[in-house]
Amino acid sequence: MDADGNEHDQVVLDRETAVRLVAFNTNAEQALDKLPSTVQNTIPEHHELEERNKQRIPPPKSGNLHTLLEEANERYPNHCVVVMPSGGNHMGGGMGSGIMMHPLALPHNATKPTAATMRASRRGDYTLSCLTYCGYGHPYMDLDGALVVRFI
Ligand SMILES: [Cu+2]
Repeated sequence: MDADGNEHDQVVLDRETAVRLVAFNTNAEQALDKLPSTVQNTIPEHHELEERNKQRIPPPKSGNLHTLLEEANERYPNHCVVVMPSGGNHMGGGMGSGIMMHPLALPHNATKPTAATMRASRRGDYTLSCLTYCGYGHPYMDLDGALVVRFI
């Protein structure tokens, strides 16, 4: 989502552009309150988020997706976002492998959004991914190729 609240599947940047990434846990009410109103107004409602989860996450072999996600949310309410080259290994990536910024912790009780500025120094496709195990939906918490850095 950009600062005007428009949602994008992919953002293409020119190399060496500085980007400010602002991240938040959708359960961190106080953090949400501090976002610009353009962004606040376009954050999907709870039922819309559930609908998205249903589209992204394959149906569980046993149990009900809704219940599994609710339980996951209670047990593992925190997330952490990282930007890494697409195709990279979630766990083995490490800091030396082209991660564009240090991971941003997204606790459920954060009082403000978390922000970092990164500079796109290498061209390529990047994935936004959750680094903190957050239960059932965790393996699906990534946006492959959400950032593309092009060389001009
Ligand atoms: Cu996660």
